[in-house]
Amino acid sequence: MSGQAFRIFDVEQDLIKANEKLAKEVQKVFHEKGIKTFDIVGAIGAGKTAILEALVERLKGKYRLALVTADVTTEIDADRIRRHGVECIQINTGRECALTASLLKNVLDKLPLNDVDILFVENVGNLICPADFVVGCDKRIVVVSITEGGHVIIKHPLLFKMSDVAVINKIDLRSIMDVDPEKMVEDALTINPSLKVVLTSAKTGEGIDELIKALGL
Ligand SMILES: Nc1nc2c(ncn2[C@@H]2O[C@H](COP(=O)(O)OP(=O)(O)O)[C@@H](O)[C@H]2O)c(=O)[nH]1
Ligand SMILES: [Mg+2]
Repeated sequence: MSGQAFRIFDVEQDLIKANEKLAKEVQKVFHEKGIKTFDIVGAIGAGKTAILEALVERLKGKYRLALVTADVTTEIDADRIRRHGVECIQINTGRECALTASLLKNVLDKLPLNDVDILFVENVGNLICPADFVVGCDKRIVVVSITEGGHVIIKHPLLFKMSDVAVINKIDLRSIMDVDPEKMVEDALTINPSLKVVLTSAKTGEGIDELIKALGL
């Protein structure tokens, strides 16, 4: 490796470490308030917001919920969540392809932390950038859909190693996709044997109750 490549690697490692330190501070705030927290990662269009909408509908009668949604530039996801009568803060990251603990820390004072049991944080749609950047949540949920192709999991091992629950979404489209969802489950468990893997359709509601169980809720 050239000297310059070394320096870029060192800077990246420093950023990851600094972010981890801040993530611990953010997590401490959540723990002090007794809030369970989940970070949802996955590509744009995998169905992260649709899964969250399905979860919110089922959970809002039982828990006090709050959400943070992130994307580069719009408020679309937050508006979708707010339609379910649940508090949602939108973060726009501009040029950044992942949330950081610092960005989440910046909106903590906008959340009703004393009146929340569960916080879901939808990360920016990306399967690579968020892998190294934890944000201070207890558990990470990775969402992929069968429309991303059967190799989407084995092509992104780091994100699956860094997650607690994997959701394989859009199984209602199983018959028109040349993809075997069971093989995707196998791939996920080969990468990370302690993952909980759930097949879902946010459209039909299939698998959503199983996902709630996998989240321990
Ligand atoms: N057929 C089908 N479409 C879905 C499902 N989940 C999400 N979608 C659609 O996929 C698109 C992207 O979903 P969205 O929730 O915005 O994905 P995100 O970018 O990961 O948050 C939308 O048009 C959804 O209606 C599903 O389980 N089945
Ligand atoms: Mg979304």
